[in-house]
Amino acid sequence: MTRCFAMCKPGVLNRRLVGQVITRLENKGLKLVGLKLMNISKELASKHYAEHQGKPFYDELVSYITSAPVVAMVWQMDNDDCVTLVRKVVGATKPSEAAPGTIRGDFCSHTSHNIIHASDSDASAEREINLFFKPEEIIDWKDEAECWF
Ligand code: FUP
Repeated sequence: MTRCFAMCKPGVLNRRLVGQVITRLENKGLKLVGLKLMNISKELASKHYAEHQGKPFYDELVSYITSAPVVAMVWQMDNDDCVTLVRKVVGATKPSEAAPGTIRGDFCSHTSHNIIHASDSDASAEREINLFFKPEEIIDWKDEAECWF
């Protein structure tokens, strides 16, 4: 079993796109096991984006991610590489490079506002899931449909 942390960034609620983002990940056969609407504190933002501290875009990144509520998600695959699948659906970091048909390719224009975050490795996924979710907030469930995907 592998998991990936993903997050609809600020603006997605305002744009009424939460359902479309979740639908695209569900359509791929990914299994939603954690879901939470929340505000991110500056402290949590700095932990989440620790690897980017000192980079030119860091301050804007933290200011943006704390500017309005986000939708935090945990996706799971029981027999596949969840991080790779989620990132395929999400698309490249820069919307100008993200392929049409991906979430970033279809719904945003600016790298700093690239609509969704997704973990980039299994290690990042574990770290990020632990930052945003308590163990009891993740609900695994028996997937009766996986074989059909
Ligand atoms: P990703 O894993 O695809 O989210 O990409 P990164 O971890 O490299 O970047 C994290 C966030 O920093 C991006 F979602 C947007 C922001 N960013 C910029 O604003 N400018 C850049 O040049 C690179 C990243």
